[in-house]
Amino acid sequence: MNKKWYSVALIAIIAVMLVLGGCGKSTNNNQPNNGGGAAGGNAGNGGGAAGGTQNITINAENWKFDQTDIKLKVGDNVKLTLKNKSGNHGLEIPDLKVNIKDGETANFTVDKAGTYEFRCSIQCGSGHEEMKGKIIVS
Ligand SMILES: [Cu+2]
Repeated sequence: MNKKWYSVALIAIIAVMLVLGGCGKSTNNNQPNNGGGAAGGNAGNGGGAAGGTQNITINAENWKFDQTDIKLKVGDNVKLTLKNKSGNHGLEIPDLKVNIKDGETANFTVDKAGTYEFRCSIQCGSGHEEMKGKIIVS
């Protein structure tokens, strides 16, 4: 009798390990960050500390954003676009009152230093809670 239970438990454990192992393999996000770079270039007209324009595209898939650490300068004007590669995701930055869906672009200016968290705004499945990132304005 007991032996049967052991084998059932073993099979269950192996199944769990397979599932976990499968998930862990999806760490191939070596995409280059195309944010950053030449901010605040051509504001040379008389002393204003105006920021540059930042065009940022965040790609979403099940279940992550391809950029989770975005650095900006105070005063930057941001054009932020969301593209879904797989699944149905939204992007929300509560502190900046931004909430966009697939294919939409938000236009906003970051005028205060700080860290602004963003996250998926659509309940998209089991990895939904993992879909987070932050924008650091300094
Ligand atoms: Cu989600």
